[in-house]
Amino acid sequence: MDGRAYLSVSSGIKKALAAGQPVVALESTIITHGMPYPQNLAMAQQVEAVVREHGATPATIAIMDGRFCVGVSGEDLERLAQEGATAAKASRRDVSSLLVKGVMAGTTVATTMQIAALAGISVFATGGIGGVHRGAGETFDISADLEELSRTPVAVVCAGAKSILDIGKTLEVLETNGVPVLGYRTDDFPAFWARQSGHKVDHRFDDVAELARVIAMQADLGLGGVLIANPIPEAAALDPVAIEARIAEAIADAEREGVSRKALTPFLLKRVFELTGGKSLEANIELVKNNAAVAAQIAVALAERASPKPTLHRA
Ligand code: PSU
Ligand code: MN
Repeated sequence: MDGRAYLSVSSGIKKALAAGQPVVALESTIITHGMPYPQNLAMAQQVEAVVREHGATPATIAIMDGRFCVGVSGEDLERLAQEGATAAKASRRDVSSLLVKGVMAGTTVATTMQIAALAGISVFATGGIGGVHRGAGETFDISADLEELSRTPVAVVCAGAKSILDIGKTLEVLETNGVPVLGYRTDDFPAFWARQSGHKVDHRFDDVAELARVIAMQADLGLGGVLIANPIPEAAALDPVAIEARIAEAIADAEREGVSRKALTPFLLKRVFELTGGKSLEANIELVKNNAAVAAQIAVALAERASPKPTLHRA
């Protein structure tokens, strides 16, 4: 037996995968712990719609009723969104315990990658990845997302990392782990709400078909995951100086209140939301939709590579 015994894949996704059609995985910690209700539900539905508009099948992934649920459907999505942060947050180390307990859990980037790979899905869209927290020299707080990227062959499309993290150190750990950081139409690694972080990506690609080739190459060579950095659309980006000040405030609040470990990322997201009067959330939703669109295009390009359209020969 292997992990596939615990998969519950929706019939639509099963069919798409069997036919070699493009599928895009979507995470659920962003729903349970990343945004308030009901905006989280609206976001999850809109992101699925964006994937469909671009010709792929969305697969929202969560842990529910002791199963890896691939394709969380209407009612369950609603349950997950309402449950919010009272649901568990499933990272790699939590998975077995949560399956045994049979509780509902949002899956982080790390766990969503793991489940996507089990289901045979190779492209995944999220907002921002977890990374090295500021002060990690003392706390050792480094997201399991970074290690997962090094070992699990899934391409993750994100808008970079939030500067609630130490972006330079995050990129160093990715380098150590051998994770390719590819910029989609950018030389600069984006900083989630802002289009630039001042740190460079490893390689830039302007064409989704080329990104698909790199992902296929990485799989052929057995080299693990790929991180694709896709900046927030210009019109939705926030002022980097203003947001930086809010982040500093949020981090100071977390320190004062003694928030750490798995509670830290959700705390900081919520505090920045409050401090920006909700503006951070609007931007967050726009960048996730933008990532879903690019991920769907990459999934389409990958599916075309796997089964090229027959060429028409002229007589
Ligand atoms: N970054 C965001 N929004 C999020 C997360 C990260 O901008 O919702 C979530 C993702 O699910 C990510 C997780 O995998 O937080 C990282 O948590 P931690 O730092 O505890 O590993
Ligand atoms: Mn952490």
